[in-house]
Amino acid sequence: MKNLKTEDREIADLIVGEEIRQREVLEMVPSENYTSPAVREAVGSILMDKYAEGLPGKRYYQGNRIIDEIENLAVARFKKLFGVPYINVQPYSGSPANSAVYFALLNPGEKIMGLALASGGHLTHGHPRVTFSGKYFSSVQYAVEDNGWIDYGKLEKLVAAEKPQIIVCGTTAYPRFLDFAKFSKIGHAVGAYVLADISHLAGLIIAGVHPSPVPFADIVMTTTHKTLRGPRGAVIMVTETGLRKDPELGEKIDKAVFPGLQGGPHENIIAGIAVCAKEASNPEFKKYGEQVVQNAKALAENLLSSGLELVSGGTDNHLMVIDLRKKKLLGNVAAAALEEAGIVTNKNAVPGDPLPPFYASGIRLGTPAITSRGMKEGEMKIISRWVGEVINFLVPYPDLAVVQTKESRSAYSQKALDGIKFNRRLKEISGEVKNLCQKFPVN
Ligand code: DSN
Repeated sequence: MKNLKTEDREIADLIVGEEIRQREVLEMVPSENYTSPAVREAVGSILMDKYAEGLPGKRYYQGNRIIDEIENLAVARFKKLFGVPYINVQPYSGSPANSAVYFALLNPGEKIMGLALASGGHLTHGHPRVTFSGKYFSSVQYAVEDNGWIDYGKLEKLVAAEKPQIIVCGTTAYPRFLDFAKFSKIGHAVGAYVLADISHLAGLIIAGVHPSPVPFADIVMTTTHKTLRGPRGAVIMVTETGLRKDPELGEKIDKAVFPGLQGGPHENIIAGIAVCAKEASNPEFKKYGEQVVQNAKALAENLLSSGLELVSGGTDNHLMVIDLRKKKLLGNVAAAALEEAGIVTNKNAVPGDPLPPFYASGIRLGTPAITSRGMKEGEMKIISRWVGEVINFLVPYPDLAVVQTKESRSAYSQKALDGIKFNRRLKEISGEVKNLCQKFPVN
């Protein structure tokens, strides 16, 4: 960064600081990963200087001959990777991509059905009141059962009663396989469009360790920066099923992305997405995906053996959610204590959570990033011991009533957070974490 160091020392130093942080901790937020230097070079390139509103061959600015080649490569590589006939690679990220799908297919007030946030859904899947998807459309949400699993029989009844125009099968914190065939059968029975949001699962699907929605859903959306290991962005794919339902579905999506919701696409990101698609088509990527799941299963088993409870009892994919309710712990405090120990996760709601999302009763953690560093089952055993030790070290709240009202929850949480700052044992663990991380360099 020699130019940045000269031009803006403050930002250069902060970037170096963040690079060191990323190297020295266990990044276990399941939606995060490490991009390759090749992806970063494409994203940081001069492509960011070009405006290219429109699509390849039909732009609103001159000078896009090379940009068109780049975007066409991204399109061709993704079509091949997922086996889809139609794709738009321009969405800035997952939320704009989902918004574009709704904008393409629904009028304001029409009905979306998605998995509730506390059940592992996403804000853009129709979360009521505060989100675009819940305010401008009518939203009915489905939920997981108390045991953390989706009950497809109940879902079928709800869909039959509510008749949504779109059903979203997609998750951010659901540790079990999604049955896309069932989702599609249920949705198509009432004439709904089926949108599979595979943002978390895309890399696992490419690696063949999670079933693909492509034979079943009408539209498949994925972000590109999670298990796929690309830059922050998203793509919207239309399947053969979708095109049979509506041959103009692809063009409707294109128009919703631009000019409907976005201006100029970020062609530097699109180049990074093309590089990521090339990397994901290498045989090593299959091994990576397999190891992500093997690591998650090993981690889950070890956490269960250390007496922790997991939502749904384990995992089929790359993530798991520790349920802290019986331990009487706040998710925000547990996440902060884990960070003090060098283990970066996020607080997360559990099904039926009595606490609001800012506090939450769960910890979500996953293996995509640590697997990219080369860690395997042996390391999962060590990590689970640290996680168990940190969580068991925390002092439980005396009674749920104490954390259920706003003022006493905030006071209790602050006291608990003060208690973990500069704790000697947590610092010691963070040193042990650093030693482990040094053996698995980030590329
Ligand atoms: N924010 C992402 C996640 O962490 O799962 C979803 O978009």
